[in-house]
Amino acid sequence: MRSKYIFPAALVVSLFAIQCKDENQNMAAAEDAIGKFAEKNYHYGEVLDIPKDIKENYKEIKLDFGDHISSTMTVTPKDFTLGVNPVTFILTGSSGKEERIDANITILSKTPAKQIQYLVVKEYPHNPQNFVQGFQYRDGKILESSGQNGASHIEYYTLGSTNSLVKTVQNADVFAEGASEVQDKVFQLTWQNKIGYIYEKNTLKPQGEFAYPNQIAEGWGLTFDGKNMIVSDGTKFLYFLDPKNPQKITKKIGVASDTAGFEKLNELEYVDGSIYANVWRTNTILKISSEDGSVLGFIDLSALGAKNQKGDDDVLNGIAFKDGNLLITGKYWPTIYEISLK
Ligand SMILES: [Ca+2]
Repeated sequence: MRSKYIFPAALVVSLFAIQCKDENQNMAAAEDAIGKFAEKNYHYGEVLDIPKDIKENYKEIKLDFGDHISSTMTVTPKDFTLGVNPVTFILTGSSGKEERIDANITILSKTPAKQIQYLVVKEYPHNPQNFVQGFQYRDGKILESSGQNGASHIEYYTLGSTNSLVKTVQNADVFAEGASEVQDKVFQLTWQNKIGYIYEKNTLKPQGEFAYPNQIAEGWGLTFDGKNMIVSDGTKFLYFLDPKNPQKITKKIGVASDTAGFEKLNELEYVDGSIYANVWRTNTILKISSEDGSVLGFIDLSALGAKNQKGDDDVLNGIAFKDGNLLITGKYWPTIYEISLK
């Protein structure tokens, strides 16, 4: 009697082994195919070019974006942001078994990014002790936030001088980052302290603190568009926050040109619908559409970087808008450059 049951059991086991072998082969082929497929760049409106083998071997294909799952293979702003998008393909085989394969899908802008030429029209002194993290100009004065533990502070000084008009120093455990005037206040970020500071405009008297959303892991750059604060955190994203409720992200854009995605966006300046952002440890300033994150233009400031940069830390960082021109400086740079854009 016993042998009667051995054969069907062995058959089931061997059928299962064959199925597993097939599925493992499919999985290896799918990983390979998705790896090759993910090297391509896409634009909004295009359909993801899912490899034929995958379409044939799996009965269902879905994309897990981390915060939602989609079965649409058309690239839309609902699912994708500009730049690199980490996604997980969920492939369901004929047996119902799910395979998950990670991939990075890059979405580029359709707008050609133009090189913007510039001319240095004036130079001003900059305090070479300042590790500039926030930089803004209004009515002849600079608002500057300076970083590093034990040296972080925020100050106003007259453009042309390096003497502080008013200055507020942070505790030694604070690493200050971007800052901006926001209506009748000044907001300042910190790098990894997960807290921001609020000051009275002009006097820089401390008025309070604010927490920013968990999604913003580090504070980098800050600017204000007249309604929202715009924050960079070292990723490809720019986050829009309501100053009345800075814990809520009202909008988020990824940044890409027609040829590449960008990350490590640092000091920011909002001007007339565009956000100027320098890319950390480069001499490039991007002009970004605040609408959708597409890079409209770029300024190559290598000539200024070469004059001022000696090591890894003293990089270009600091963009302020002054009467149609830009003021540019860097960490520990002795000079502020006023440039006109052509
Ligand atoms: Ca700025």
